[in-house]
Amino acid sequence: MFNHPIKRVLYIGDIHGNKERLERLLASSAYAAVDHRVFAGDYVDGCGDIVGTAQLMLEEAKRSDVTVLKANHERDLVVFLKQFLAFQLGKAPSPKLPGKKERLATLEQLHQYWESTRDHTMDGHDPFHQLVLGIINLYHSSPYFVRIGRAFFAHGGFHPAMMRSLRHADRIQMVRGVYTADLRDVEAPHVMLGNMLVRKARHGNALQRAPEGFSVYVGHHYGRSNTETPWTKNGITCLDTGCGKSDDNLLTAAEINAETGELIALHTF
Ligand SMILES: [Mn+2]
Repeated sequence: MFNHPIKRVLYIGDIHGNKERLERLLASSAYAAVDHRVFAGDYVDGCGDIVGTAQLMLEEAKRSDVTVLKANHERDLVVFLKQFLAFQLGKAPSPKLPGKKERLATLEQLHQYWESTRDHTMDGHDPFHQLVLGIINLYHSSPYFVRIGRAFFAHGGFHPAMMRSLRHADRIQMVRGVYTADLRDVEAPHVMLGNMLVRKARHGNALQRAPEGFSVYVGHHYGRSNTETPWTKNGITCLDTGCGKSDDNLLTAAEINAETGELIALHTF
Protein backbone atom coordinates (compact mmCIF):
# COMPACT_ATOMS: atom_id res chain seq x y z
CA MET A 1 0.00 0.00 0.00
CA PHE A 2 2.75 2.42 0.97
CA ASN A 3 4.67 1.92 -2.28
CA HIS A 4 1.55 1.87 -4.41
CA PRO A 5 2.28 4.34 -7.24
CA ILE A 6 -0.04 7.29 -7.73
CA LYS A 7 -1.60 6.86 -11.17
CA ARG A 8 -4.66 9.08 -10.96
CA VAL A 9 -5.00 12.42 -9.16
CA LEU A 10 -8.04 14.63 -8.61
CA TYR A 11 -7.30 18.37 -8.51
CA ILE A 12 -10.11 20.32 -6.88
CA GLY A 13 -10.58 24.04 -7.57
CA ASP A 14 -11.46 26.85 -5.17
CA ILE A 15 -14.46 26.05 -2.90
CA HIS A 16 -15.03 29.42 -1.17
CA GLY A 17 -17.47 28.16 1.44
CA ASN A 18 -19.80 26.20 -0.84
CA LYS A 19 -20.31 23.31 1.58
CA GLU A 20 -23.10 21.66 -0.47
CA ARG A 21 -20.91 21.32 -3.57
CA LEU A 22 -17.99 20.12 -1.42
CA GLU A 23 -20.23 17.45 0.14
CA ARG A 24 -21.32 16.30 -3.34
CA LEU A 25 -17.67 16.04 -4.37
CA LEU A 26 -16.69 14.08 -1.23
CA ALA A 27 -19.53 11.61 -1.79
CA SER A 28 -18.77 11.13 -5.50
CA SER A 29 -17.27 8.09 -7.19
CA ALA A 30 -14.76 10.42 -8.90
CA TYR A 31 -13.39 11.39 -5.46
CA ALA A 32 -13.22 7.78 -4.29
CA ALA A 33 -11.69 6.36 -7.48
CA VAL A 34 -8.36 8.27 -7.59
CA ASP A 35 -5.11 7.50 -5.74
CA HIS A 36 -4.54 11.05 -4.47
CA ARG A 37 -6.50 14.30 -4.12
CA VAL A 38 -5.07 17.84 -4.25
CA PHE A 39 -7.21 20.78 -3.11
CA ALA A 40 -6.28 24.17 -4.63
CA GLY A 41 -7.11 25.92 -1.33
CA ASP A 42 -9.28 29.05 -0.99
CA TYR A 43 -11.93 27.14 0.93
CA VAL A 44 -12.86 30.22 3.03
CA ASP A 45 -14.38 33.60 2.02
CA GLY A 46 -17.54 33.07 0.02
CA CYS A 47 -21.31 33.15 0.12
CA GLY A 48 -21.91 29.74 1.74
CA ASP A 49 -21.24 27.93 5.03
CA ILE A 50 -17.63 28.83 5.84
CA VAL A 51 -17.49 27.10 9.24
CA GLY A 52 -19.02 23.88 7.88
CA THR A 53 -16.69 23.94 4.87
CA ALA A 54 -13.63 24.50 7.07
CA GLN A 55 -14.64 21.62 9.35
CA LEU A 56 -14.97 19.27 6.37
CA MET A 57 -11.62 20.42 4.96
CA LEU A 58 -9.84 19.89 8.29
CA GLU A 59 -11.21 16.33 8.39
CA GLU A 60 -10.17 15.55 4.79
CA ALA A 61 -6.70 17.04 5.33
CA LYS A 62 -5.97 14.34 7.93
CA ARG A 63 -5.95 11.71 5.17
CA SER A 64 -2.54 10.68 3.85
CA ASP A 65 -3.96 10.62 0.30
CA VAL A 66 -5.14 14.26 0.47
CA THR A 67 -3.05 17.43 0.06
CA VAL A 68 -4.42 20.94 0.64
CA LEU A 69 -2.29 23.68 -0.95
CA LYS A 70 -1.43 27.06 0.57
CA ALA A 71 -3.74 29.72 -0.88
CA ASN A 72 -4.09 33.48 -0.52
CA HIS A 73 -7.51 33.56 1.19
CA GLU A 74 -6.41 31.22 3.99
CA ARG A 75 -3.12 33.14 4.27
CA ASP A 76 -4.93 36.45 4.86
CA LEU A 77 -7.41 34.87 7.30
CA VAL A 78 -4.57 33.18 9.23
CA VAL A 79 -2.76 36.51 9.60
CA PHE A 80 -5.93 37.98 11.14
CA LEU A 81 -6.64 34.95 13.38
CA LYS A 82 -3.09 34.96 14.77
CA GLN A 83 -3.41 38.68 15.60
CA PHE A 84 -6.76 37.93 17.22
CA LEU A 85 -5.29 35.14 19.39
CA ALA A 86 -2.42 37.44 20.44
CA PHE A 87 -5.01 40.08 21.35
CA GLN A 88 -6.94 37.54 23.45
CA LEU A 89 -3.72 36.74 25.32
CA GLY A 90 -3.15 40.46 25.95
CA LYS A 91 -0.03 40.44 23.77
CA ALA A 92 -1.20 42.63 20.90
CA PRO A 93 -3.71 45.38 20.17
CA SER A 94 -7.08 44.46 18.71
CA PRO A 95 -6.59 43.57 15.04
CA LYS A 96 -8.12 45.85 12.42
CA LEU A 97 -11.17 44.40 10.69
CA PRO A 98 -10.55 43.60 7.02
CA GLY A 99 -12.04 45.85 4.37
CA LYS A 100 -13.12 43.01 2.10
CA LYS A 101 -16.83 42.14 2.33
CA GLU A 102 -16.26 38.39 1.85
CA ARG A 103 -13.63 38.25 4.64
CA LEU A 104 -15.92 40.17 7.01
CA ALA A 105 -18.60 37.56 6.26
CA THR A 106 -16.13 34.78 7.18
CA LEU A 107 -15.35 36.51 10.50
CA GLU A 108 -19.07 37.05 11.14
CA GLN A 109 -19.66 33.29 10.74
CA LEU A 110 -16.72 32.46 13.02
CA HIS A 111 -18.16 34.87 15.59
CA GLN A 112 -21.58 33.18 15.38
CA TYR A 113 -19.86 29.83 15.87
CA TRP A 114 -18.13 31.17 18.98
CA GLU A 115 -21.45 32.52 20.30
CA SER A 116 -23.22 29.22 19.73
CA THR A 117 -20.50 27.01 21.26
CA ARG A 118 -18.99 29.03 24.12
CA ASP A 119 -21.62 27.93 26.65
CA HIS A 120 -20.92 24.30 25.84
CA THR A 121 -17.21 24.59 26.52
CA MET A 122 -16.23 22.08 29.18
CA ASP A 123 -13.35 19.81 30.16
CA GLY A 124 -11.02 21.80 27.95
CA HIS A 125 -13.18 21.14 24.91
CA ASP A 126 -13.35 24.43 23.06
CA PRO A 127 -14.83 24.05 19.55
CA PHE A 128 -14.18 27.65 18.50
CA HIS A 129 -10.48 27.69 19.34
CA GLN A 130 -10.14 24.15 18.03
CA LEU A 131 -11.45 25.33 14.65
CA VAL A 132 -9.32 28.48 14.60
CA LEU A 133 -6.15 26.57 15.52
CA GLY A 134 -7.08 23.90 12.96
CA ILE A 135 -7.27 26.51 10.18
CA ILE A 136 -3.94 28.04 11.27
CA ASN A 137 -2.19 24.66 11.55
CA LEU A 138 -3.51 23.38 8.24
CA TYR A 139 -2.24 26.50 6.49
CA HIS A 140 1.23 26.22 8.02
CA SER A 141 1.54 22.52 7.31
CA SER A 142 0.34 22.91 3.70
CA PRO A 143 2.83 23.00 0.81
CA TYR A 144 3.04 25.82 -1.74
CA PHE A 145 2.94 23.24 -4.50
CA VAL A 146 3.22 19.55 -5.15
CA ARG A 147 4.53 17.53 -8.01
CA ILE A 148 3.05 14.13 -8.70
CA GLY A 149 4.53 12.32 -11.66
CA ARG A 150 4.34 14.68 -14.66
CA ALA A 151 1.89 17.11 -13.06
CA PHE A 152 2.53 20.23 -10.96
CA PHE A 153 -0.19 21.61 -8.71
CA ALA A 154 -0.21 25.09 -7.13
CA HIS A 155 -2.89 27.55 -6.06
CA GLY A 156 -2.03 30.43 -8.36
CA GLY A 157 0.63 29.83 -10.96
CA PHE A 158 3.81 28.21 -12.15
CA HIS A 159 7.26 29.52 -11.30
CA PRO A 160 10.56 27.97 -12.44
CA ALA A 161 11.52 27.83 -8.75
CA MET A 162 9.12 24.90 -8.46
CA MET A 163 11.36 22.90 -10.80
CA ARG A 164 14.60 24.22 -9.31
CA SER A 165 13.68 23.59 -5.68
CA LEU A 166 12.86 19.97 -6.39
CA ARG A 167 16.42 19.44 -7.64
CA HIS A 168 17.81 20.16 -4.15
CA ALA A 169 17.35 16.68 -2.80
CA ASP A 170 17.78 17.65 0.86
CA ARG A 171 14.81 20.00 0.67
CA ILE A 172 12.40 17.58 -0.93
CA GLN A 173 9.71 15.91 1.06
CA MET A 174 8.34 12.80 -0.53
CA VAL A 175 5.17 11.24 0.76
CA ARG A 176 4.02 8.30 -1.31
CA GLY A 177 5.18 9.91 -4.53
CA VAL A 178 3.92 13.41 -3.71
CA TYR A 179 6.86 15.80 -3.93
CA THR A 180 6.87 19.15 -2.17
CA ALA A 181 9.60 21.68 -1.44
CA ASP A 182 9.96 25.02 0.31
CA LEU A 183 10.16 28.16 -1.76
CA ARG A 184 11.95 31.40 -1.09
CA ASP A 185 9.68 34.31 -0.16
CA VAL A 186 10.33 36.01 -3.45
CA GLU A 187 8.98 33.04 -5.40
CA ALA A 188 6.13 31.97 -3.15
CA PRO A 189 3.77 34.85 -4.13
CA HIS A 190 4.00 33.88 -7.78
CA VAL A 191 3.09 30.31 -6.97
CA MET A 192 0.28 31.25 -4.59
CA LEU A 193 -1.11 34.25 -6.47
CA GLY A 194 0.06 33.72 -10.02
CA ASN A 195 0.72 37.46 -10.11
CA MET A 196 2.86 37.41 -13.21
CA LEU A 197 0.43 35.14 -14.98
CA VAL A 198 -2.60 37.28 -14.22
CA ARG A 199 -0.91 40.49 -15.24
CA LYS A 200 0.29 38.98 -18.51
CA ALA A 201 -3.09 37.40 -19.19
CA ARG A 202 -4.83 40.77 -18.73
CA HIS A 203 -2.53 42.29 -21.30
CA GLY A 204 -3.21 39.48 -23.71
CA ASN A 205 0.32 38.06 -23.60
CA ALA A 206 1.27 34.44 -23.29
CA LEU A 207 1.25 32.69 -19.95
CA GLN A 208 4.53 31.46 -18.63
CA ARG A 209 4.95 28.02 -20.13
CA ALA A 210 4.75 24.80 -18.16
CA PRO A 211 8.08 22.95 -18.22
CA GLU A 212 8.61 20.65 -21.17
CA GLY A 213 6.87 17.33 -20.64
CA PHE A 214 4.84 18.54 -17.64
CA SER A 215 1.35 19.90 -17.06
CA VAL A 216 0.48 22.53 -14.47
CA TYR A 217 -2.86 22.85 -12.71
CA VAL A 218 -3.90 25.96 -10.77
CA GLY A 219 -7.02 27.42 -9.14
CA HIS A 220 -7.14 31.08 -7.99
CA HIS A 221 -9.11 33.44 -10.21
CA TYR A 222 -8.69 33.87 -13.89
CA GLY A 223 -11.93 35.52 -14.92
CA ARG A 224 -13.40 32.22 -16.07
CA SER A 225 -15.87 32.13 -13.21
CA ASN A 226 -19.02 31.30 -15.09
CA THR A 227 -17.95 28.42 -17.22
CA GLU A 228 -17.33 24.81 -16.38
CA THR A 229 -14.71 24.56 -19.11
CA PRO A 230 -11.21 25.07 -17.79
CA TRP A 231 -9.06 27.68 -19.43
CA THR A 232 -5.88 26.07 -20.72
CA LYS A 233 -2.84 27.78 -22.12
CA ASN A 234 0.79 26.76 -22.51
CA GLY A 235 0.32 23.59 -20.50
CA ILE A 236 -1.34 25.44 -17.60
CA THR A 237 -4.93 24.54 -16.77
CA CYS A 238 -6.86 27.07 -14.67
CA LEU A 239 -9.68 25.56 -12.68
CA ASP A 240 -11.31 28.37 -10.71
CA THR A 241 -14.91 28.34 -11.91
CA GLY A 242 -16.05 30.84 -9.29
CA CYS A 243 -17.52 28.27 -6.90
CA GLY A 244 -18.75 29.98 -3.75
CA LYS A 245 -18.89 33.37 -5.45
CA SER A 246 -22.47 32.65 -6.44
CA ASP A 247 -24.65 29.61 -5.73
CA ASP A 248 -24.88 28.94 -9.48
CA ASN A 249 -21.16 28.51 -10.02
CA LEU A 250 -19.97 24.93 -10.10
CA LEU A 251 -17.15 23.27 -8.19
CA THR A 252 -14.72 21.73 -10.65
CA ALA A 253 -12.41 18.77 -10.17
CA ALA A 254 -9.93 17.61 -12.80
CA GLU A 255 -9.02 13.94 -13.00
CA ILE A 256 -5.42 13.69 -14.11
CA ASN A 257 -3.15 10.91 -15.33
CA ALA A 258 -0.09 11.44 -13.11
CA GLU A 259 2.20 9.44 -15.43
CA THR A 260 1.60 11.81 -18.37
CA GLY A 261 0.23 14.89 -16.59
CA GLU A 262 -2.74 14.89 -18.95
CA LEU A 263 -6.36 15.62 -18.14
CA ILE A 264 -8.50 12.47 -18.22
CA ALA A 265 -11.86 13.97 -17.34
CA LEU A 266 -13.45 17.06 -15.83
CA HIS A 267 -16.02 16.57 -13.08
CA THR A 268 -18.40 19.27 -11.89
CA PHE A 269 -20.46 19.35 -8.72
MN1 LIG B 1 -10.14 31.85 -5.16
